[in-house]
Amino acid sequence: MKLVIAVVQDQDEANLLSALSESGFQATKLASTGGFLREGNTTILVGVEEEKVEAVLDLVRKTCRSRRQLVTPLASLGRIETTYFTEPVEVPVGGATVFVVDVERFIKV
Ligand code: 2BA
Repeated sequence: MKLVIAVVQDQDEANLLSALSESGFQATKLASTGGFLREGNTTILVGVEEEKVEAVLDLVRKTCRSRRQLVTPLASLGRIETTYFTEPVEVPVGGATVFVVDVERFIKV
């Protein structure tokens, strides 16, 4: 068994959860925060048999879009203990960051 861990943008989460459910996959949604942008995103956990992993990844590809987001990096003025805002820059975010990991044991009590 595998655990698919997908970090997706909040805007795509509802479509992905619907698509997973319609295809018979069980999923758990966790509220998460990106370490770089420090903004909310969603982490979705899907436990599946190995042969179904590609089907889950297809649903992720179909429902999660890449977007560009403006971020204002903080810069420091050297030794002076001041930070200032530099020009906003655009970074690409998503469609999704996906990890597929082995599940040693899967138990429902
Ligand atoms: P964030 O960490 O908030 O990152 C948002 C986007 O900012 C990233 O999009 C990437 O385009 C950019 N970015 C991240 N770190 C950067 C850096 N040091 N310098 C320049 N740009 C940077 P994605 O790559 O699509 O990632 C979306 C979210 O997926 C991330 O949100 C994070 O929550 C998660 N993620 C991505 N890679 C990960 C990893 N290796 N481990 C754990 N979570 C990860």
